[in-house]
Amino acid sequence: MAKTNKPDAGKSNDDPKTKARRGSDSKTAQLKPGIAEMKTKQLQVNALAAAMPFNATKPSEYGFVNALVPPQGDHAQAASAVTTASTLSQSNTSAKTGTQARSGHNAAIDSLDRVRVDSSERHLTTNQGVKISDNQNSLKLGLRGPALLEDFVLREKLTHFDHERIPERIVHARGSGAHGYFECLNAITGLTRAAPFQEVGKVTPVFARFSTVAGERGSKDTARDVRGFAVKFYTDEGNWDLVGNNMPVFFIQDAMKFPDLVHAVKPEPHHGMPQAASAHDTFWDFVSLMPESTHMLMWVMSDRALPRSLATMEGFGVHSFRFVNAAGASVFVKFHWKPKFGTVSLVWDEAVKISGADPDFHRRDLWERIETGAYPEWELGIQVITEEQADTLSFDILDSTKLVPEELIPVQIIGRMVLNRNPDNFFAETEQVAFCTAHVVPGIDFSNDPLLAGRIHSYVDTQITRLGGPNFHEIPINSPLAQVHNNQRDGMHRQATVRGQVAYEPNSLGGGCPFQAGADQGFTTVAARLNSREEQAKVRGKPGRFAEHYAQAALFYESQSPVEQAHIAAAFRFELSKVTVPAIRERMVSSLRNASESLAQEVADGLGMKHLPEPMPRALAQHVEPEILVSPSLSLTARPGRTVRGSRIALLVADGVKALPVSQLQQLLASKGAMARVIAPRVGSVTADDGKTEIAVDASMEGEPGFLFDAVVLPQGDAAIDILMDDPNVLDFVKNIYRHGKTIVAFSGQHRLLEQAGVSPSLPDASADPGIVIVPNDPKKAFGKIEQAIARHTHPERELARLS
Ligand code: HDE
Repeated sequence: MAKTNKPDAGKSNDDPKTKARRGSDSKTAQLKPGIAEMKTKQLQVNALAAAMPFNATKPSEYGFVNALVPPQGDHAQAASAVTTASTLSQSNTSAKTGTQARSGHNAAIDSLDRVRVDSSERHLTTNQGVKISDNQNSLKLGLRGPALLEDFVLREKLTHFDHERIPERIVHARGSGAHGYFECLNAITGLTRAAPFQEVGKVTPVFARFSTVAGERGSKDTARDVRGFAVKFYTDEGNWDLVGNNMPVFFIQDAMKFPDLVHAVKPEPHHGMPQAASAHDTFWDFVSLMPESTHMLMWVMSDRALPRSLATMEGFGVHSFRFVNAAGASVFVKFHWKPKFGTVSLVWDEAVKISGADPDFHRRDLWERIETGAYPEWELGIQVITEEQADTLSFDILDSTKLVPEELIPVQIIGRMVLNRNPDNFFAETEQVAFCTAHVVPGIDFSNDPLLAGRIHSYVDTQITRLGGPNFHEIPINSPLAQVHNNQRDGMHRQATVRGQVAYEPNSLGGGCPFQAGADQGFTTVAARLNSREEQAKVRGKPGRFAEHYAQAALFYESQSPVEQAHIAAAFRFELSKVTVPAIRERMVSSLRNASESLAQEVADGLGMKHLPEPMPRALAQHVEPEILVSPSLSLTARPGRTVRGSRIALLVADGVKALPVSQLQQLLASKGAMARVIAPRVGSVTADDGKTEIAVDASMEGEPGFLFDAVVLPQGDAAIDILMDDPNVLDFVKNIYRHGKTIVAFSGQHRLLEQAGVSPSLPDASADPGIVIVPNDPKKAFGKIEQAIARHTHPERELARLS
């Protein structure tokens, strides 16, 4: 009976050599039910218990020094697998029971292969596996008689159907997800012992889910809203969930206010309106009374709230977290996801129109990018901040309404995430995935951000209702790849069938297993220092540095391009124009004066206010000098992307179109990872100008209007152009693409449609519009020019000219 409470003894359970030794254990194979065998088992159990004559680690539970470095749990190795087995009859195997347990292995978790179902060449069955002879008719007494209660096939089918829905998430209900991987590009062992960052090239599987916040599960994708950006890392040391947003700050500073914020933004309780929108009284009533939300309001009113694609948004961990290295040393860290495809957004008019034509715009885009191999990709960056640095900043890094400007503390890239596989089943994976800020692994720890503290509680709590009990971690998409062994038992929908007599610790009857991992291998919390008596008192309140509410709102606004600033002003104007109570509008404008006089003035003008209200009294009277006044990285223009990969381009056609340029462009664009769609007045096909060639049409202009595309190519062929000139859908198609700043490609001498739609090829100052590309009739010769224009995504010069 080997006693194995040496520091590394825990590793033996996962050691394949040990498994092999145990698996071929002759004693295990020989033990069967029987009186003598029972006696042998009892002797083995006694020997195992005797190997732990006392609780050897008890003294280490006491004192400060021990609290910092918990030891590995005391444990002993059993003589055979039977010593700790639930039953001797485990030797009677069957197709259902399978063979005996693999030592130290939790078979309830594994890759998703264990639950993937493919029904090709299979009969229809009930949930009990009984083949169904007739799936068309319920059981009746005679053909015209009453249906019978004994029809278990019908009753099983209806009962299951009746319970197909689960409660939607209270926030972030509308979401889309995908599988992929994280690759370490820069090992940061000096900063953290977290498994994904230990060696260059290390790959960790991930599942990411992106979401809107306010709307219900069936709401539109292109609502003005924050986007959730949640990533589950299935690391070697357990699951780590980085549950962030596409904006680096938040509305509130303390978890206590979260239910208030959510109640304010959700549809108003008396009439259930509006859906997926913040443009209503209760939201603006609340935020105008919460000046700490001003910085976040700038983000939400900016084009960041209208991403073109989930693949073209940044992601942020928002809170300050901690990295902890193997020696236990810790620094603060902020996480950033930087999109390889650049930060590209829609404009408001476009977002509104898209929501009518394709409420699934982002979900479809994510799906199509992955299906076509234009895999969404982000770099993971970190800002590392020491305690000492944090103390010198003009703001508190525990305050989630503040960001750390990249110009102050640069972002270092440590890895990349690629999403390369769509889920097999939306419900099983994207809906049932349970993210949780409390899911951290050794090497990552929390800061004292009071918003984060509430989240650590809230996410587990919500899954218990949403996923029907405490065993949601066993749902395949949620189960870790790392082994799970503990003494938690039972509860709704339990799958793991844990063998043996023992469900407590300390124990000697299970050889002490599963035993505590100790500080070397287990998760330990950083013993963060508290400086003063003040910090050690139990209080409800906020630190003084949380009281400055406007400096970073101003920083964000001042860092935007003129077009972005105009969009922010327009968004405030629109949202506040939907507020029916003038006093709330005034209150909001008075608050905005503290962030930007010019913005406040513009919003006030837009709302028809005759006079600017007085600036709102500030919570903090004295001026705080910010480190910087402009941060170029906060503008969307800082990461333009410059690729056509993943773009959707409409090739307009009608009968009589020249076929060659269409097929050439389809090929050229596909070779660059862009999706060309042939769009005509109706679906089916059109006949080319040779009278013979049939060109397949992907969609009609009603089905896929212009604002669903990143660019349009007008056709060659007079007959086709004549047909399109008379179609109002075509003119709207072209006008919208133009209005939203996108690229229009036309062939020389063939651009009558442009004039018909009222589109000028030059800007008001007579300079060329970079988004109107007139090319020679052979698109191959000018493809570089076409690609370059589309890769810019939008051409702000057009709007800038309108502004000036
Ligand atoms: Fe969440 N949040 N949240 N949140 N949150 C949820 O968890 C909560 C906050 C975020 O794709 C819920 O499983 C509290 C900040 C994302 O499944 C819930 C507080 C940030 C997702 C919850 C916050 C987020 C959620 C709803 C304030 C950005 C979707 C269903 C203390 C850093 C994850 C669920 C997914 C979801 C609570 C604030 C991001 C109720 C109490 C700040 C991306 O538990």
